[in-house]
Amino acid sequence: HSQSQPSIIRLNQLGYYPNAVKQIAVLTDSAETFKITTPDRKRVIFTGKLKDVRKDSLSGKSVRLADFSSVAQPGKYVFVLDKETYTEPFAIKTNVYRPLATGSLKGFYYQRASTPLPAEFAGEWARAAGHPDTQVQVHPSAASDGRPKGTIISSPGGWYDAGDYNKYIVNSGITVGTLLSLLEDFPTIAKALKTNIPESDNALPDLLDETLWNLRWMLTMQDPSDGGVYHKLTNAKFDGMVMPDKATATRYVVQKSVTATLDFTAVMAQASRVLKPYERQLPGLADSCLQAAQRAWQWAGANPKALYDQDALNRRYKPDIVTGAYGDKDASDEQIWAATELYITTKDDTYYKAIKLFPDEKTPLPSWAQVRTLAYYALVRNAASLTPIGKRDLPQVKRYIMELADRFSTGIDQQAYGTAMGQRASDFIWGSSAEAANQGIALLVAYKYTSGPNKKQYLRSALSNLDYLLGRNAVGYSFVTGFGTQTPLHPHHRPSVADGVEAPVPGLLSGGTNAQATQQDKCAGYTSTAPDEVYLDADCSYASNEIAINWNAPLVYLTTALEALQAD
Ligand code: 9MR
Repeated sequence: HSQSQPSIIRLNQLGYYPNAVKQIAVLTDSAETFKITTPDRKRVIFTGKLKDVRKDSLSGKSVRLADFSSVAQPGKYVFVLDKETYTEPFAIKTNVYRPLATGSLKGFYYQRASTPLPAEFAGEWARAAGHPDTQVQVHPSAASDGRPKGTIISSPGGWYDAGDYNKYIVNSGITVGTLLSLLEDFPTIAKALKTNIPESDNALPDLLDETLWNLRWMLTMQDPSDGGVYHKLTNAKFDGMVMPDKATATRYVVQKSVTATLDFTAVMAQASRVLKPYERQLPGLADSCLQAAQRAWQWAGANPKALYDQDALNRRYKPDIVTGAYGDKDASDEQIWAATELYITTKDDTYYKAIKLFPDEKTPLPSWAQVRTLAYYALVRNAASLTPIGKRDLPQVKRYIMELADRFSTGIDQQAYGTAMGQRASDFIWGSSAEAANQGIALLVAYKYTSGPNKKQYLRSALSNLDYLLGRNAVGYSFVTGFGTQTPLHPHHRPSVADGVEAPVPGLLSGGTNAQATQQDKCAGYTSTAPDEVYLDADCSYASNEIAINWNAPLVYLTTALEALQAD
């Protein structure tokens, strides 16, 4: 294992539930057998034969899977191929992903803007406050009658989006929506996650406290004069690789966009529902969220063409804005999500009737740019409280969700690494780790809320994608900082680069393998062009090794949900 040769063994480096399918991949066509031993390699617990060679359809490499599912006795083990080729110890135990669930949620704490992170909560990653965002300029693109350009507004808090220090409403939308959905879908375990944050002693779950850090910021991004929501709060240009408190460029809110406003609508409508039981701790907040959602919805209805097009914006206004665009030419999916969340919360059929819930036969995998399917998830999770008009559509909504889950779970036994992720080259886009995690959510929503013949396979497939994320993949990395034996050490993450601490900030999900990364970030050092092998653990590789809140959120969901379902 500690040889200088890269290992040919690909495994989920954290471990396995006792009753789970346990597979490890080996890049070989010669090896035949394997052993599972005690950590000292002295006692053989299990001897097995590697399965037949499968070709990785993207790299052409030969892969053989080792299956040791029958080893169920909790303990620490090592996978041994031969005298020189074996793994670090891994665990078989219940709650094996609990630290990851907690750690990936804690990742959001480290992303907090406008507040210091004291050592009491942040350990060696303690840092000074960055970006107070109490003096933010209204960019000329965002000027309205109520707030002329140059107006100074206050918009503190929120999470930094990613490795950069800007705050984007579109990406906050799916991120907060995913975390709130976890509270709705798996409340018992979601509420029990303990992350040691400043709010941990209050009466709210840490997951909710963390989410409120960003939700409250989002509320400040709504223009009180008309209900529209600024697309983002940003510098004109990206900062250098410095700590947050050293990044002091002028901050702007830019153009109100229909996509940001509709994502905001959806999240506020959902939050209103999730916050209702906490009325005593958060007086009035649920109502404020609903009002904000309704005003935003009105604005979006009156401004359907207000898409965010950064190039067009820069042709008309100065200064040029060159940070993340989150541009999207189509707001119809955002409209479906917003209307559906409003409908569920208010039970007012008008919202439901305002949209075409099934514009085509596709059920797109959710991403920041494509949120239609979040509406389907919301409907099945709130099935019991729908009015008749929504109830009538439920069978079709379930059919769409099952179709989505089948797309990922079918064929995993032919996939070289035995994972749902990676069956198609198109999985390996910018932020592919989140594709894997979002596939996992689709599978788990289908598992929880539908009753087709493939249910068991959905759960197994979701778990296979966690195996993917934790190392059973073509490049052999666990993509979560600090969780595994081969993890990203140099993420494109300004604090991790600049803080002088050797280990990167933990609990953050690297974007992962991205077929186009070489051309996109032009970082030197990529060694392969196979779609599932283009990954580089270097901080210049922002197209394969950045971290982002919309990638961490589905990781929190996937790990927490699997913890809830581990006995199934
Ligand atoms: O996640 C985004 C990805 O889908 C896009 O292809 C990419 C290029 O536009 O941008 C990604 O988002 C980045 C954002 O624009 C700025 N903050 C960092 C985000 C993650 O790389």
